[in-house]
Amino acid sequence: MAGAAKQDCLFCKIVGGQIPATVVRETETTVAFRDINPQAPTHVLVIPKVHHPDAAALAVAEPAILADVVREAGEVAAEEKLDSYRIVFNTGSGAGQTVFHAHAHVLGGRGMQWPPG
Ligand code: DGP
Repeated sequence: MAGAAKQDCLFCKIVGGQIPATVVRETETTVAFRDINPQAPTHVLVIPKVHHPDAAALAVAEPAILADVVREAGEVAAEEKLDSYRIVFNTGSGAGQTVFHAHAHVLGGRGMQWPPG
């Protein structure tokens, strides 16, 4: 079922243009914009325009749009000329999720450690 915009959701407000963001790509179903607190030389968030609380919920409700998000993450990496990059879906506050609207972090432009912290 399609996720309706949630009134108190920060990322729904970015989708709606009520909060400004540095948008790098937009499609019919997604928006990609620079993270306000970058953790790497490239740190872009790719979000679905529909509201779902996390990537797994989006996968259950609208799997084609999760595929759009991942494809757009790859397009961002290509535009930023990243040969290696990381896509992160923090899920749950214990994993560092602070905004409960599904989003992919696209991180690149520096070396990455494994396991992540
Ligand atoms: P997470 O912690 O996984 O929920 O990621 C949320 C990210 O959103 C975090 O890296 C910071 C970013 N962020 C929070 N508020 C804003 C905002 O108003 N604008 C932008 N561009 N990014 C934001």
